[in-house]
Amino acid sequence: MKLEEFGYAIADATQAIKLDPKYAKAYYRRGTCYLQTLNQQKAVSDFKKVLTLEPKNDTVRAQLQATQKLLRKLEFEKAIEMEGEKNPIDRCREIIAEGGCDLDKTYSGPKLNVTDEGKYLITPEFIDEMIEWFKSGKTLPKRYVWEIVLGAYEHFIKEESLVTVPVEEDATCDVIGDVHGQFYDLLHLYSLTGLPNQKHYLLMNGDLVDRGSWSIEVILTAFAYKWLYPKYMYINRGNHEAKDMNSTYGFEGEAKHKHGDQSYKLFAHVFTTLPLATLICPTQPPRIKKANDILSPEGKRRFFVVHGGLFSKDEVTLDDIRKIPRVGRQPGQQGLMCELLWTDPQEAPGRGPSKRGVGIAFGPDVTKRWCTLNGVSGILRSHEVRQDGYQIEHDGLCTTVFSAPNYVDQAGNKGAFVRINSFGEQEYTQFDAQPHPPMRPMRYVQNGLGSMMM
Ligand SMILES: [Mn+2]
Repeated sequence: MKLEEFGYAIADATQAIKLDPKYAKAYYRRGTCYLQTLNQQKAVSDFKKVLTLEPKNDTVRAQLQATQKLLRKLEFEKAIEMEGEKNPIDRCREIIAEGGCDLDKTYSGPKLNVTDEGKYLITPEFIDEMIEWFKSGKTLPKRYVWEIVLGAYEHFIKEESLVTVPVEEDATCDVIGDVHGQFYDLLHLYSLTGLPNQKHYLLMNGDLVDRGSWSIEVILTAFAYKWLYPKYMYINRGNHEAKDMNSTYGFEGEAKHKHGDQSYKLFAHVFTTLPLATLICPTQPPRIKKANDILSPEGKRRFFVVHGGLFSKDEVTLDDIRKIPRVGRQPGQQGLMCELLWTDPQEAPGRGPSKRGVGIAFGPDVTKRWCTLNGVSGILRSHEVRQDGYQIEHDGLCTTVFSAPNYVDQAGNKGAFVRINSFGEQEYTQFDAQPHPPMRPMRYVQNGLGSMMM
């Protein structure tokens, strides 16, 4: 469970129950795993079972009630969605136009520039000051939050589901893995990568939010750079840029706490506009060709960057991915979008069940076939903590990169990022966790379920 291998944990608990149907702990463990894999209904039945075996267990009773409350909330939200609530982008613009989200005159923090027509503009100075403002424990006014999210949205909405990023001569692109709301580690990471610019692009490979208790600060900083430098800053969607995850792992609670309900709706919608994958395309042929190099039709290396990984079938092409309709959609539990955001590599050949209980696991032969079919030199993915921050797998064709050091304040892992140059050479940099103010992860998880999931 600590490794987030909930699929395995569920199988173990199920076996334990088979051996001893009165083993309360097994139901409890399986219930918490179901909760974390978003099967709230199944979690409720397991918690109920614990209570029939241990009627006086108040902790489990409280967790049952919290889970039932969460379930009711999710059902309620689904019902509202079906009634066709207004698109949050339009609604926020409407509120702004009506003067319903003006800046408070007493606000003394960093200021965005405004044109004569009342249009907000972002500058590098604003972002620097915003970061200092965040470090002093302060939040931005709602209007600025909306302007930043809408400013980034304008670019995401124009991007395809698979973004192509050419790496010109003398330029580099850094691939950053999961950050998970660890703002102080992100600032340290940016000090190592350097900020995005004409010769240096950043690609954040999903899971910027949830778990860490500075997810708002992380996402606003990343979105502010996207707004300022749309051609140097890229962000892929992760499985945590999704409503069901945000309601379980903290971002929804944090966003509402810091900026209110409508701001959360805006974030949740803009998450659906994030591209699903990025193809990094070095523009110069390899200097030294490796024996097993798989090259593009033009004889260059190119790397497929995605949060989770490959698919339950072989024949998926880059074009198929480019055409996936994503806007307004959640990854769900199956299909191409779900698999891109959720799958993991495995050592054994072929495909296996997901240790998480969502998606599948794909073996080295699957990776090799897919790379060969698509002329892709390798896959860079994130989604799983690695003790060294990165790990090269599948005969060098699949690299995992994870950028949340000492994940959730307890994994003891390093963070890492991968730099790709214009020849398609890769360089890895590791880094350690930084001190942060005394605030525990999962601080904003609603319904009192946070401590159970630590
Ligand atoms: Mn993930």
